[in-house]
Parts: sequence; C-alpha cells; structure tokens
Amino acid sequence: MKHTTNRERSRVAHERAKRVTPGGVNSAARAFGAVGGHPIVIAHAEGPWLTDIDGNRYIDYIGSWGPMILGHQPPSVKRAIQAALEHGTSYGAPTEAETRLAELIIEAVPSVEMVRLVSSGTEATLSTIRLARGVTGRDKIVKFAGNYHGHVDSLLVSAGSAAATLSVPNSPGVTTGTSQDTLVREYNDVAGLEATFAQHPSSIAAVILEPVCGNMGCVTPTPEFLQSLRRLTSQYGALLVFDEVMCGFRVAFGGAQSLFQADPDLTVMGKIVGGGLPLAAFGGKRWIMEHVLPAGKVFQAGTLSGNPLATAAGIATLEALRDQPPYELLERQSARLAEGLASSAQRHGLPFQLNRVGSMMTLFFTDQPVTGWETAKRCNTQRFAQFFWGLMDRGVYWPCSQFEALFVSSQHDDQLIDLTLEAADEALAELG
Ligand code: KE4
Repeated sequence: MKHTTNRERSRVAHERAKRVTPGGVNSAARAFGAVGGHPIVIAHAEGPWLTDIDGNRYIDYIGSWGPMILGHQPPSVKRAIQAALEHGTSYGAPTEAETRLAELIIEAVPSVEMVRLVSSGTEATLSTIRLARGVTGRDKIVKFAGNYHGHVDSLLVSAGSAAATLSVPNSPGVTTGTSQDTLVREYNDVAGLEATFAQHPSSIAAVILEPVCGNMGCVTPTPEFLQSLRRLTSQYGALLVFDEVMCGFRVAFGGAQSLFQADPDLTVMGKIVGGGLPLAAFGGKRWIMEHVLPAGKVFQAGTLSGNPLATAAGIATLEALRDQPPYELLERQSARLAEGLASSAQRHGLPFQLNRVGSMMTLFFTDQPVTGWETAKRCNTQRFAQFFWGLMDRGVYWPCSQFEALFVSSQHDDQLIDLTLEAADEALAELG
C-alpha cells in the first residue's frame, strides 16, 4: 500500500487556523485529540474519496460523520442543490420544499406523523427535550452514558463522541442546576432503568437514547433493553425519544426503529436527512408535535430552518434512498469489511471486538464485548491511535477516535474494500 506521509501543507494550515479558531477546528470531534498529530485539511471530496491540500487521497470512512451514505457529490443531490441555488439561498418564509421533505420523512420513518425542520442535530435534540418537558410538565430526563446527543447543556453529561474522546463528558459551563435534572444510566442496563423509574415515578419527562449507538463506538441495544424502554416509559407516563441523528436512514431507510419494530414517541434526525447540508429534524406522534409553537405553546424557531438549499439536498437524498435503496449493497460491502478486519486482527493475535449494524461499525481494541460505556471505556486507545495513523499513512481515513463509528457508503466498491483490508492488515501487523 502506498505510504502517504507528507502533510506539511495541512500542518501549516492548521497552525494558521489555531491562531483564529479554538484548536484550529470548528468542531472538537475533528481535532485529532485522541490520536495526536494534526488534522488533515481537505481540498476536495468525490464519491468515496477525500483529497487533502497536500494532494494525498484517502478512502473516506467518516463520510462527514455519517451524512454521505451515497458518497461525496452524488450527481442527483448536486443537481438538486444547483437548481435550488437559481432561486436564491434563504427566504425566512415557508417553501413547498419543506413540506415535501417533511412528507418524505413521514413516509420513511414509521412512528413519525409530524415534523419540524431545524439546522443541526443539537438543535433538534434540544428542541425535543424542551417539547417533552413542555408536554409532560415534568423536569427529569434519562440518558445513557456514552450516548451523545449534541452539545445540549442538559445532555452534556457522561456524553460520548468528542466529549468522551477528549475526556470532558461533563463540560465546564454546564451548571449543576442544569445537570441535576439529567439522570444517567448504563446502556443496556434494564435493572438500572427499572430502579430509576421506581425512584422517580412521576418526574421523568423522557428517556433519550441512540437506538443504535455510534458515539461510544458502535453499540447495539439488546431486545430486552429496547422492550424495557417502551414498557417503562408507557407505564410511568414518560416519553420515549430515539435519537436517530446518526442511525436514521443509515441502518435502514426507516432507521433503527424500523429495524427493531420499535415505536418511540419522538425521533430526532440529522446527518443523512440533510444530504450533507445543515439540516436536521425532530418529529413524532401528532398529539405531541402539535404542542410546538405556533400550533401549541412550546417555543421553537430558527432563521435558517428548512433552508432551500438544504431541503433540496435532503429531498434528493431521501428520494435516492427510497427509489434505489442501497441497503443490500451496504450490507454486503460492510460485512466484507468487518469480516476482513476481524480475521486480520485475529491473525495478528490482537484482542478486539467488532460491533456492526449495517454500514456503521467499530473495531474496538479490547478483549471483552462492548455493550455500554463501562466496557467501551476500557479499550486500548493508544493502540487505536497507532492503528489510525497506520491506516492514514496508507491512504485510509478512519474516524479519529475509538469512541466513534465508521461509515461505508454506496461508493465503497469491492476494490476499495480490498485496498482497505490490505492497509488494515499492514497497520494491524505493526501493532503486535
Ligand atoms: P450535530 O449538532 O453535530 O449536527 O448533531 C449532534 C448529534 C446528535 N445525536 C447524535 C446521535 C449524533 O451522533 C450527533 C453528532 N455526531 C457527531 C459524531 N459522533 C458529530 C461530529 C461532530 O461533532 O463534529
């Protein structure tokens, strides 16, 4: 595998960026904090490829942290954005495209009857938490360690993703007053959840989780856990919120809830639904959503909500996923990648776990099954960092943290999977 090690222009660009932007990045998740070195600065992306400003090409397994399920610059999405651009970029007034996208989301996601569009996953989850509290008149929220729901104050408690990666699961600036209403439990811990509801029988507004977790690395819920979530929230009058920002439209067109035949009250969506542009959404049962202002009294608003370019990208993406579903191809390619990684790690005598749901997966460097944060946090993150750079030097761009998922796109063909496995085998051999 060709070695890519000259990244001088990226290094200089990052030094310049650090003078004007905290850490030289506009999202902490990109800072390479867990793997050392400096981020690579991107010049171009097309299909499954990223090209950095030093001219190095990488097979991309981040896909912008999930949105690029069709690869970069899918022609139909690009055309839709260009066509929308002819009519302007933002009006601050309703458009038919917003209704069209809402109708597509309702068609795709089984439990969703009504939708509000926003500009980021964080905005979608904070609006959903406010709605749950407004509808139930209750204060407490249950979340799970290692789950990340964006940088919402009340949910930045034992959070995953960059919060876990950079060891600030409880960020400075989140007040005691805010976090006191957030109850944190271990993912997949049914007894813990039962005890929580028994302790707080009438003050829990909602339980929020990633129904397929990506933000402590990929972790799947047990059937018992999923059933207990619905049983307990219904029994105690709390709302069940699926944060499908990452797994929505990813693990299936209808997201994790369609895969698991689950029936949440509210669903948070993002990433894929915006086709790579800033758009997210929250939706759910009509009787709940009709509490959102101006239909109801729970405040929610946003200058760029339902932005014409972003709705065009979202519509084109969801129509592509609906009309030419890539999920069988994604399953085939992802299974090949996972099997290849596992046999390489085995051959090199490395303790590992590989968790996968469809085209999102994580290779954990640990000898015990990863079922929640208590097990995820025991991974060998130094070994992960070495593996990351071994791949990077061989032209494969992996998530820059053990506590993230990687994503396969419809553009990752057999040849690219083979090239990836060749690079991974060499990188794993170096870890022994
Ligand atoms: P954004 O505000 O980043 O659009 O969405 C927040 C969010 C909410 N819920 C889930 C399940 C998520 O995964 C995310 C964002 N995911 C991270 C990556 N793990 C985004 C990367 C970043 O923060 O730059």
